[in-house]
Parts: sequence; C-alpha cells; structure tokens
Amino acid sequence: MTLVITRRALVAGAGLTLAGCDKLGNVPAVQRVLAGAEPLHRKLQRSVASPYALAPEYTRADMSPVFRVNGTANPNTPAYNAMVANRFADWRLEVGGLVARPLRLSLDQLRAMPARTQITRHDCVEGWSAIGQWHGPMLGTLLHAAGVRAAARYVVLTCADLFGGQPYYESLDLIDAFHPQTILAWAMNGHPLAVEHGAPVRLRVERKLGYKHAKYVMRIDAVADYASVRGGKGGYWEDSTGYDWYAGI
Ligand SMILES: Nc1nc2c(c(=O)[nH]1)N[C@H]1C(S)=C(S)[C@@H](COP(=O)(O)O)O[C@H]1N2
Ligand SMILES: [Mo]
Repeated sequence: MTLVITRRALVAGAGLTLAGCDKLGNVPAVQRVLAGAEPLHRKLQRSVASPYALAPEYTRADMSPVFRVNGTANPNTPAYNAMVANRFADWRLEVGGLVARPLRLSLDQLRAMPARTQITRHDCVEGWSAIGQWHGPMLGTLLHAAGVRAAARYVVLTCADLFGGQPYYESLDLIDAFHPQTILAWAMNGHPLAVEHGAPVRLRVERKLGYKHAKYVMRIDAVADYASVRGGKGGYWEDSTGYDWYAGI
C-alpha cells in the first residue's frame, strides 16, 4: 500500500512546477521511502538535502566554450553505424520491464514530447567540469506514460556502446528517475546531440556525477532491484571499479 501511494506521489512530482518541489519533499509517503530500507550512505545523503532539491542552473553566458568528451566518443558498432548513416530514423527507444504499457519510441516521437531546457554543470570524477545546455523530455514523463508497476524501485538504462562485448549501463532509483531535472536530452547547446556526446539521446541526471549520465541510451527498464543485473552494482563503472552507485553531488 505504501508503495502505491509513494509511486503516485513520485508521478505527481514529474509534473510539478519547480516552486512546488519543496512541497513534494514534505509528502509523508516520500519521506517514508527515504527512511526505508535503503543503504546507509543513501539515507545520509537524503537526510542532508531534500530529494527534490534542484541542481544549480546557469545562464547562456556561463556555458563552457568547449565541453569535453569523455568515455565513449563513438560506439562504432555495426548496428550504431547503421543508425548514424540513416540519421537515426531506425533508432527506437524501448521502455519496458515492470511497466503496464511498454513503449517503443522513435526519435521524432521523443522530440514531439514536452521538453525541459536546463543549463547545468557536469562534474566528472576524472577532475573536470563543464557547463552546457540540455534539452529533452523528463524521464518521468516517459515512465508515467509507460505506467511503472508497484513492484518497481529502480530504472536501468542500457546504452549502444560496448565494453568487452557488454553495453554501458546505469541505474537510478525512482526518486532520481522522476526528478524534474532528470531528462532524456536530444539537444545540447541548441543543436541535435552530437555522436561524441551520446547521439541520439543521453540521460541528464543533474544531481549526480558524470558517469551516471548515460550516453547512447537504447533501453530503459523498470526493475525491482539491480542486484541481479550484470555485475549487480547498478552500472558499468560501479561493477568494474567500485565507483559509488549513488554518486550524489
Ligand atoms: N554510454 C556511455 N555513457 C557514458 C560514458 C560512456 O563511456 N558510455 N561515460 C560517462 C562519463 S565518465 C562521463 S564524464 C560522461 C561524459 O559525457 P560527455 O562525453 O558528453 O562529456 O558520460 C558518461 N556516460
Ligand atoms: Mo566521468
């Protein structure tokens, strides 16, 4: 029962105005989830900042003249190269797992969705930051359309680039998935997303470190837990180097 109420509160959060976000943080059901059986470090992070606090947003004048490229600069697989050659006309974003209505969206369909524009700072653990403008629908809007089932607690994003034959992947809890600044960006600095920055669509999850911002997103699955996914730590870097899953900033 608690889960159902919580899920509704989170879905409502996706549609809130920015000014309303503080109020959502006070919803008892949301507080219960925060105080629930979460790992200690996550509980501590949530206790010092509202889960709906927003990352700072900047002005056009603050935008970095050069936004560094990190990690994969081109997936360069036969499947990806074929999609690039066809200007992503055959690309489809699949939303599945624990959802009532699985989605299969074309780039045109994604671009037709209501979108948010945000100028934010990207912080990479390798010691660099850059400010850029991102534009795309809130992930929450897609999850709402798909109808996340009560058993779901996380979303797993699977990418087009391969590491040792396995795709890059990342995961978020539903609070971060429905955060207003968590978007599927298809434009950067006013232009369609370039291949080196994750074309055609990459995640922006502005309260998190750089490696959570999955580029080349192909699939999004709602899951009850990520322990049974791949290495069990919730992401490519989490599995391979022990980087923190929460990665809050
Ligand atoms: N699919 C995919 N997503 C990824 C990566 C990657 O290698 N593959 N690298 C991550 C890291 S460590 C960072 S800092 C950012 C870099 O994004 P940028 O190239 O747009 O600067 O993407 C993140 N998302
Ligand atoms: Mo990074």
